[in-house]
Amino acid sequence: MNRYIVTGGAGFIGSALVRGLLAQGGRVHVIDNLSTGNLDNLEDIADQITVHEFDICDYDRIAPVIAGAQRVFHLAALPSVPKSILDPVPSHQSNIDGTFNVFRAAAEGKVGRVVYAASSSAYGDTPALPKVETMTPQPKSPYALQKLVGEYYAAIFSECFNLETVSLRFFNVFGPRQDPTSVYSGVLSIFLTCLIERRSPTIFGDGEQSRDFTYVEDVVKLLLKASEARGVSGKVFNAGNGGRYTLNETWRLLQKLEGVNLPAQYGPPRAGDVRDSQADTTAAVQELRHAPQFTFEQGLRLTLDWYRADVARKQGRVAAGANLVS
Ligand code: UD2
Repeated sequence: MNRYIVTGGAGFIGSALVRGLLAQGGRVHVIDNLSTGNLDNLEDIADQITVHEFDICDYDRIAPVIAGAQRVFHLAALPSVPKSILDPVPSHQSNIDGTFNVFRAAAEGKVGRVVYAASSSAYGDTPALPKVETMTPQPKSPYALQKLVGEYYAAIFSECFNLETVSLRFFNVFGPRQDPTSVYSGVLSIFLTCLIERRSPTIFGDGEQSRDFTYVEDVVKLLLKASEARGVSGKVFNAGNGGRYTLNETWRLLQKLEGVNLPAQYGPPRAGDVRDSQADTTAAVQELRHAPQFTFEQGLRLTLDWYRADVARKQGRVAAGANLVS
């Protein structure tokens, strides 16, 4: 039976991928230090997988788990542009040193292929839209640079160490299980939670910055395709939807979906923030046979439903606890 490794498998994208891998059959091992991931994301499938609570910076612990796997999906990272500016050391360690460890362990352990989660932040403010993989990257933050170094390592491991690798530049992925509780959380997880709780969000800057918000299930499908496509080792592909929405448009759309009027508040722009982001999906469509299935609005509705159900689940647990006490 195929053995798959998902680093960062307790995160919201990783846990969706784990479900995708289980659906196609195979043994799944998660490597996650739970710094941003959460075992709750794997609760309903815990008996079908093996979780290794290891840090990717700990080579000696991760190498034996990775050795001999058919595929490694390397999603573990310390995300967030602003966090990497405020506190660059941990993100450097995870995103560069940890990533090197994963590639090294995969090469030494004769893994079939590593699919690496790169980031659209690598493009920075290159003026043209949409962003094509052939553009020269212009990282604007430590996080963007770190994720780009991972891509370069992926290409070098393919070139010099006989390891098949593919890099996917994720474009602002959103969906169920994305943690909304940190100031560094993805903006849609924050917007959707605000909407449910009938609070105004804070938009950093004028709100005219735009993003290619990409639904997590489309990213999972692309990860699976990238893990099997032929003739793509060492390459980089955009993992985006191909659309583009400003934050102002997005918040307006969400208010309309819910029939509420909650004007956003505005704060100063964030350092390192990219202005506009939109994926050219041509290469992924042609070489990976990718076909995004979810429109932005469909993804938003599904995610909103999930957050609402999650609130109800949590309230149910609290109520059950209160009953036990009384
Ligand atoms: C970057 C990458 C993304 C992924 C992510 C990981 C780009 C274009 N995208 O996402 O692919 O790698 O990093 O962290 O570089 N914002 C608000 N209010 C809030 C929170 C955020 O206005 O409460 C703004 C934020 O200033 C930014 C936008 O929303 O302009 C998106 O922010 P984000 O943190 O969701 O993601 P971003 O674009 O930094």
